[in-house]
Amino acid sequence: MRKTLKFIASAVVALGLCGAVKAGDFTHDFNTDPGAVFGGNAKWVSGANGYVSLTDAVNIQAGKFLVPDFDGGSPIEAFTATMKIRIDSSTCCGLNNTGPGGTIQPADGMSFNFANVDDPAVVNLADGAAGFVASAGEEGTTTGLSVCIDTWDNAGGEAPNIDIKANGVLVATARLAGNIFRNPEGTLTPRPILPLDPRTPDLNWAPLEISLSSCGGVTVKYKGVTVFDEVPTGITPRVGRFLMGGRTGGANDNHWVDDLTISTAPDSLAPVVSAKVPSTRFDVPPTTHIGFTIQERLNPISMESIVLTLDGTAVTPTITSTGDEGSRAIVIDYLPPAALSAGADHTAVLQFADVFTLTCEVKNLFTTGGGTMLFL
Ligand SMILES: [Ca+2]
Ligand SMILES: [Ca+2]
Ligand SMILES: [Ca+2]
Repeated sequence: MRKTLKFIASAVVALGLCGAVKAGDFTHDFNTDPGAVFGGNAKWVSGANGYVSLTDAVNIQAGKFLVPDFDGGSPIEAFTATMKIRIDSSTCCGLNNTGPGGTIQPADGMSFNFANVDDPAVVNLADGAAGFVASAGEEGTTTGLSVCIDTWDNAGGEAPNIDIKANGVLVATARLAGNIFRNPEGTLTPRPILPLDPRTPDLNWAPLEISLSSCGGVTVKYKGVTVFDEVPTGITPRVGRFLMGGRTGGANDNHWVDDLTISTAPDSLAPVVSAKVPSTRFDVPPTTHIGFTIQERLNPISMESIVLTLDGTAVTPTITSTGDEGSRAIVIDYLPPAALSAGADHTAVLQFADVFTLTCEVKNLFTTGGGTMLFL
């Protein structure tokens, strides 16, 4: 009886989740003082077309932009952020983005983070280039959810790419052919194959959208192209702060931000979902297992509601659960009976619902390759 009452009380919260309940909103065009806190080389550039510079196109820079706290210390489960970013004007190597031969060297990238309030990058805002780990930069924060834009290949084709990290751990990566950060809008095509295209100037601001759903799915759209679509990360709701970071090294770029909006939703005790195989737009073995884990946090999942599809076809996974109803870990696992087509994009979609009003759909996007995974 006690448990039933608990579930009903939670259902009221869950109802709010599906409606318009918001924890907070931040919106700014940076044409006026945003009242934000900056660290390292980051700064507000005032004027009618004001913006935030995380770094300018100068070597050995690290900057952080801490968005003012607009959530009043509430745990946040979901958010939607939109902005314009500008990554361009490398002065590295003497060619200023216009020379022949693809020898332009822009670096290193930037990140958007929802980090713990005590994350080193939040607490230690003042560190500059010398403390770039705590500066977030292109690798993100060590806590919370990070979307990392990396423009410099440190080794082995590590970049250019866009990664999602949960608590500093890589959970999804889109490895990109060509320098998408130099291509016109609409031409972003995630592909696993290098080499880089010759880099051409792109002085335009480009739209970036990042969202975390109450079902735990992260969606990233850059230049109007969906790079990640409802990818589960296992991230848990938390009291946090939004922080953006940028970094340059022995090569450089402008890393600028404008027209930032963020809307947040409070914790509704929705389940936490993770994917067994990371969403890897690169080189997943064709014999991979496909799996998801749903961790209940109060409201029970309807086991009958669980549906797994692979490339649009319903499949029959093995479903096991441990723990008491309301706090179960539900593991969904599927091994395709035959190797998947190699060198192709695949999408596994998991649909489920709780016993009240919450319905969810998360996805694992991956590209099969030669049998070597970047990570597990
Ligand atoms: Ca502006
Ligand atoms: Ca990287
Ligand atoms: Ca890199």
